[in-house]
Amino acid sequence: MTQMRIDIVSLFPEMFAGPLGCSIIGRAREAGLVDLHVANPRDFTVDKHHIVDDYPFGGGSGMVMKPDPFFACVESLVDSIATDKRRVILMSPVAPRFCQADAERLSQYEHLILLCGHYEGVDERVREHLCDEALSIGDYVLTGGELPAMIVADTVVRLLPGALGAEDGAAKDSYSSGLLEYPQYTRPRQYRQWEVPAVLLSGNHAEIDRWRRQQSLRRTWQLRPDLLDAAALSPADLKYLATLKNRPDECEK
Ligand code: 9D3
Repeated sequence: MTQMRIDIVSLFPEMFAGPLGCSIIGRAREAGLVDLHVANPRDFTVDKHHIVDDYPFGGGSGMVMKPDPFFACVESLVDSIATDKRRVILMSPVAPRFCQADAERLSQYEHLILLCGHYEGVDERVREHLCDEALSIGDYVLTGGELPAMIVADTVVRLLPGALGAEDGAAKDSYSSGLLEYPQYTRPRQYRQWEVPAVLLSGNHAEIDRWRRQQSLRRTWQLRPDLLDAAALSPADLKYLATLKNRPDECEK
């Protein structure tokens, strides 16, 4: 069994206990698939007041995280040997947006180190000389890199072999096919006045597969048309999309 190690570097270690201790991640940790730790750069300060931030050179509002606590913390986590099996990543709003392909790429490393900034930012020498890359999770302003680090850890851990109950669970994810998922229903067949689509009760698996594929195409076209450009589409898919574009309301809902 190949075990991944993940170290998160954060001034607020207590933020991680809930999200990374429950559910699939909690089980993966218990099963020994991932060895996850949170380190506090404040523990690596050597001054009396354990100062981790300072005023920005050049002036301006807000505080900047000092480089030394980050360097000392990360250096405590690694033997000095450089390796292509480890990745040090800065969570930063000034970075490419994290996506499922990044999660798949990162799941191949043996050791991830995720650095969380807080305050207005981190001394640029951390990004330049301590990190291999930086990642944002999207175009909105958070208070720090902690939630982004949890998101990266969550997406990576569930991809590790054995982390999900079903063998092929991860491979069937909507973002792997490039389309959004079709709608799911469970019992009861009628809830209040709302019926489950009849095709799902028909027992005709070819019809069910066709309906689900068309629902995926319809929802992707309506909600995330940007995904269609990169999706692998069959001639039948393209034909269905063409009917949607011409007469969106007349197609099977
Ligand atoms: C004044 C300019 N701000 C940048 C938009 C400064 C700033 C605000 C908030 C710097 C850092 C932060 C804290 N955010 C993160 O550390 C962060 C983040 C985010 O805010 N959005 C999306 N992804 C990420 S990854 C890390």
